[in-house]
Amino acid sequence: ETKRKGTFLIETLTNWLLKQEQAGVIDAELTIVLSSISMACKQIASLVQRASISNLTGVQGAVNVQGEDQKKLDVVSNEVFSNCLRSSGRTGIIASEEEDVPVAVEESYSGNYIVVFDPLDGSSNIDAAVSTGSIFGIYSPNDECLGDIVGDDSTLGTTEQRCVVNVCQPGSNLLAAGYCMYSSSIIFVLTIGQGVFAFTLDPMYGEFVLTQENIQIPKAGKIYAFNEGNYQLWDDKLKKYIDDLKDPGPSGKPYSARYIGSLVGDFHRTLLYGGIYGYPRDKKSKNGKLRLLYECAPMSFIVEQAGGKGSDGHQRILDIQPTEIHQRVPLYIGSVEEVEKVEKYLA
Ligand code: AHM
Ligand code: MG
Repeated sequence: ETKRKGTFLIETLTNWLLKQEQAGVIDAELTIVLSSISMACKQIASLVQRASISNLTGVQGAVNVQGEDQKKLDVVSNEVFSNCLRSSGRTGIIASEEEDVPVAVEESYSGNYIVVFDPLDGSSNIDAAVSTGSIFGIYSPNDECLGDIVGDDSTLGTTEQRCVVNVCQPGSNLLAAGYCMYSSSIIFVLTIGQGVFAFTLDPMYGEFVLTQENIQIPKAGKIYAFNEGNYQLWDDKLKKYIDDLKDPGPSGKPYSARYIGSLVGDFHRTLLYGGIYGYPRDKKSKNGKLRLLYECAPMSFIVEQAGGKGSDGHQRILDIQPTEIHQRVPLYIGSVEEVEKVEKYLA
C-alpha cells in the first residue's frame, strides 16, 4: 500500500488520523485530542533526551535563573501532557499518575473527552538513559455513572465527585489507547479500536511516520518479564509457574528472562516478539504495583487489539470496574497462550 512505483510514500500520524476521521472511525474532536497527545509525546521525548544535559545546568543550585525550583522530569512531563490536552480544547477531565485527583479542565478550554495518562512511566530509568514511556487512554463521559451521585435534591455532586465518577470506567469503554516509547527510537503506538499501529518519530522531519500496520502479537513466545527479585514474596502457585518456565524440557531450551523495569519497553518487546510481562501481587503489595486506570487498562486494550490478552491472573483487565483512581491490580499481559498458561497455574 505504502510502496508505489518504486518509491515510498510516507504516511504521517497527522495524515493517518485525518484519514481515520474521513472514514468515520473517529470524530474530529478525538482527532484533535490524539494529535495533541502526540505533540506532548514529542516534547517529552526531547526533554528525556536532554535530561542529563539540563541537569548539568541545574547543578549550581536547586533554583533556576527565573527563581523557579528545578522540577523533576516526571513533574515537568505531567505539565507538558496536561497543557497539550488543555490547549486541544477537547478534553473535559484529565486523570494522571502525578495528580492526586482527576482534574476538570477550566471551562474556557473544556471539551468532552476524558483522558487518563501516566506522563512518564519507568522514570527510575531516566538517569541511566534506559527506555521510558508515556501511556494514555481516552474515554467518553459516562452519564450513567452520574446516577450514583445524584442526591435526592437532584444536585449533581461536586465537580470533584463528578470527575472521579466519570473517570472510573472499565477499560472496555476505552475509545482509544496508546503509548510512546522513548528508546533508541521514539515509537508512538496507537489503537482506536481497529487494530494496532506504530509510528516512529523521524528526527529529520520531527514527524511521527507510520512504520507498522495492524500489529499482531505472536500467539506464544518464549520470553518472560517479571521482577524475580520478589520471588520469595510470591504465592506458591506463581513460584511453580516461574520454576517451570526455567525447565529446559525435551527441547533443551528454557524460556529467556528479560526485564527492563519499564512497562512501556517491556510491553513493546512483548508485543513484537511474543511472550509475557507480569507484575504479580505479593506478600507486601496485595494488588501488585501497576495502576489499573492509566497503566493496565490502556495496555490491555492495545494487546487485545493485537490479538493478545491482558489479565489479573483470573479475569480480563478490561472487565474490571475501577473504584478508585489510583487502584492497583496484578497484571499478566502478552501472547494468548502465555497468559492462559499463567492463569491455569494461578487457578
Ligand atoms: P512508575 O509508574 O512509578 O514509573 O512505576 C511503574 C514501573 C513500570 O514501568 C515497571 O514495569 C515497574 O514499575 C517496575 O517496577 P519494579 O522496579 O518493582 O520491578
Ligand atoms: Mg507508571
